[in-house]
Amino acid sequence: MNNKLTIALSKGRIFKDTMPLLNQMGIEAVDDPETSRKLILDTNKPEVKLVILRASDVPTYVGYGAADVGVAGKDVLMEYSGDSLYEPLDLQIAKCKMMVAGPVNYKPGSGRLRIATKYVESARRYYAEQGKQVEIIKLYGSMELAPIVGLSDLIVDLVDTGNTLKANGLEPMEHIADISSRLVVNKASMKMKNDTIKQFINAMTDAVNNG
Ligand code: PRT
Ligand code: MG
Repeated sequence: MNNKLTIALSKGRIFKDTMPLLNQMGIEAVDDPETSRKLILDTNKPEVKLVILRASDVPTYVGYGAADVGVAGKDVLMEYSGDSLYEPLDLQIAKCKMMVAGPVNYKPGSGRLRIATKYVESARRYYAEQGKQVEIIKLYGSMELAPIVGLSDLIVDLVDTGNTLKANGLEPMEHIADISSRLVVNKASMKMKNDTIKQFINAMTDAVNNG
């Protein structure tokens, strides 16, 4: 039986918050991705490897089966189109909210709203549900800058403490979604390595519930 398992993770908060869960499951990383240049990390278990990716690439690697399972923020999954992933478990980590934000004391003008965001699909769906016609401007980062320099009226971004918004003269205005990280599983892996992956999901469920 093929019991090899490749787990896709991103550096930063997802790695930091996922490792304690994996440790509870008896999986320890041999290298630290923050200091190592390796993109494939060995673990104490010869059959388990970690691949370290950009957060937004995790669904793609798992979707194509280059990794069997992965951890991705709901924000990233909401932007990903494809039906090759299962999302069996909410890991309750890296929590935040997706929100509309804008300048403090913002008053809507008469024209079509301009929304700057990295989360184009989520923003499009949110405003479509409200029947509002908006212009969405795709950015790759530093959304907070857009209203300050007049690129957009509002932004759609992730908010945790709200400090980043506040530091830039912005405030949260509308709640779009609660965000946390999810375990994602390649559908073909689930079939081909059913025992290994079921065990992994069960162990991770226990780790989440007992953590
Ligand atoms: O940074 P990079 O471009 O490489 O990728 P990434 O931003 O997708 O990765 P990373 O590691 O920054 O975030 C990974 C995941 O963490 C995201 O996909 C979210 O699911 C989750 N997460 C949880 C957050 C936050 N909290 C968060 N606060 N991701 C980003 N932020 C940012 C937010 O965009 C804003 O700039 O933190 C800032 C707001 O924080 P506060 O506390 O000032 O409100
Ligand atoms: Mg980031």
